[in-house]
Amino acid sequence: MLPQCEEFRRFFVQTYCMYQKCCNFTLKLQTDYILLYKKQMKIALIGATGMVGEMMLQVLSEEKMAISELILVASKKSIGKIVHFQGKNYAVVSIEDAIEAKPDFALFSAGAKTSLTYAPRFAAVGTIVIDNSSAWRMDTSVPLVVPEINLNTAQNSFIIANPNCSTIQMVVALAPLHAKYKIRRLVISTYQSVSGTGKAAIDQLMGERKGEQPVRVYAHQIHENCIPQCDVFTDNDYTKEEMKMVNETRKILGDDSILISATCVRVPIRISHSESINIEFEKDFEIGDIKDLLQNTKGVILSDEPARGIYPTPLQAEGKNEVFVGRIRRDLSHPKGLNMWIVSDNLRKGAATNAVHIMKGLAKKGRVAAN
Ligand code: NAP
Ligand code: 2RA
Repeated sequence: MLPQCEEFRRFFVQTYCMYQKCCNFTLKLQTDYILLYKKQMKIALIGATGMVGEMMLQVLSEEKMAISELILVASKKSIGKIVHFQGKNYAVVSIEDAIEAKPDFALFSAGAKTSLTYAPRFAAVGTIVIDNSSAWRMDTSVPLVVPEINLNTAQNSFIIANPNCSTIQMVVALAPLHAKYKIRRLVISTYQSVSGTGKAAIDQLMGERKGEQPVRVYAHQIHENCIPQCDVFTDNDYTKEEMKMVNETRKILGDDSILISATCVRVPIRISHSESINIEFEKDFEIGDIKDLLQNTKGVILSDEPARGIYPTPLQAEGKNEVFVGRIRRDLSHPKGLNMWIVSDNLRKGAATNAVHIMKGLAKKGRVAAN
């Protein structure tokens, strides 16, 4: 081929590729616009006045979800209470009124008892329920969803479970490592913030900080203390929180063979859970490859330059939607062992952000309720 022809061919191919990329980008913008801005959704928040409910409102606003109607529900004592959202006032209504309104989505964060009673009633009127409580997580017919990992499992369900906050942040980082190196065993220690227990626990911490004697949610003072108990104890001497780490991790990663042992500890900080994770893999690995993999994982921010004092802390993670990973190093006691430190905002990725992203993901796939 003449050199000029070859040059022209290259120029033509490059221009055509750029044109294709522009077309794809425009198409994506168009789809996002139609699904998120034109198709307005009717959304109910059950538990709207709680720690997670308030964060749901914040995340809905940040994600610019197009909402045609917002229905806010809390306990009976809060009916009529005014909640501000995007410059408007909304009065809290009863859960019966919310069911009657047949919303497209109902985001639940009002405890397991409320979810067990009312999620099926919303589902029966065609509402897609995304539930933050532990009520449905281990039900085999209910998908347990972290959008980055398994949104596809939620395609046909009317009740979808949001995993436990400490589980979500861990599996976001572990899923790509499991896919490449296969995890055999996990030994987990958590350092969980007080907001994980809800508003009453924050009141306890703040009251104790001021030297008052507030109502105790925990068995002990939390200010200036660490409590090796998150949630109640089960028959095997582990807490419910520790067993959630075991069972939910296996369900989300789709692998019941992973051996898991967890100790969950409540620490006197307001927001963000931290976790020390020891992993034993089946396959050999290089530390550099692990870091590359995490660096390229959606939703993960690698923060790992220990010599410069760079590693994740709860304060840095507060207010962010990502999962922060650092202190990545070989376990000197095991040839296929690895240690890492994972931190995330429990109210965001551990609850509200994950739930809103499930809803957004389903809306994008055209899955808006059948009413
Ligand atoms: P919270 O601050 O105590 O808030 C509880 C919310 O539920 C309040 O809005 C409360 O309304 C409402 N509520 C209570 N009983 C109700 C009922 N019978 N009907 C309707 N609404 C009712 O608790 P939270 O921390 O937000 O947690 C809420 C749920 O999310 C729990 O299931 C929790 O396990 C789960 N979760 C929490 C986190 C976290 O980091 N906090 C993370 C993941 C999952 P009133 O204001 O009227 O009392
Ligand atoms: C906690 N995992 O931090 C809980 C919140 N659902 O206690």
